[in-house]
Amino acid sequence: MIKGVIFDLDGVLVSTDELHYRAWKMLADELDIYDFNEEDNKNQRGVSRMESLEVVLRKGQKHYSEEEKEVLADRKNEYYKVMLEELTPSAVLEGAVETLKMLREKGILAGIGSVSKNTPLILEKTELYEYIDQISCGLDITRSKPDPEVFEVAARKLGLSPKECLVVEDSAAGVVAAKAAGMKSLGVGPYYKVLGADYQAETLLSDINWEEILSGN
Ligand code: B16
Ligand code: MG
Repeated sequence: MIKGVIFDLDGVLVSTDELHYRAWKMLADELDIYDFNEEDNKNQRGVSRMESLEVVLRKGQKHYSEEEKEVLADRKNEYYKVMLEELTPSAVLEGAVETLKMLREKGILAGIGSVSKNTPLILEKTELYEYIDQISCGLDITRSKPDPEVFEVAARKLGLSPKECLVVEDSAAGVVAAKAAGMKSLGVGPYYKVLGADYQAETLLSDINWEEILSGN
């Protein structure tokens, strides 16, 4: 029996993935890495900021020290944060608010399981805070997806066992993390068919059999 749903943020509740891409593209151009593209951006979904930086740097020739990489990641985050300042509730993905309201009506808890350190700012700008019971994000963890830590912390904060939690994810790394945490998953987003999740839906507006999913069968 599922008592809590843990939502990934970027790509599940909010469409910030495009902003991440634009900010990384700005950095890549400055580093003279001109062939960083949307295909590469797929591999940045759900992984940490430093791992996302590696995806960009792999396309170039230059070697950077760890200190230099920290500076580059900070620079990208500054570009991204400027974009986040413009974020409004219109960035909330279709079906997200309806799903959160439906779950609350059923007495199901809602948590966030995101590796993004910008989670509080994103929830504030999109006005999603009021629907969320507990947040586990990049500020709470030391290991990012596919490590299960972010979902384990979310379950602990919700006061639930892994078996009582369902994870909603748009990334393969996130689905692997959910499995490693002992939680079932619902895969959504453009790659929902290939994520390997227990349940699949193109978006949260799709015809989802919540009765079956929440029964845990
Ligand atoms: P930040 P999620 C992830 O969020 C993004 O999918 C990923 O592209 C990003 O690198 C990561 O957050 C870190 O974000 O730089 O804001 O800390 O999908 O786990 O909600
Ligand atoms: Mg995501």
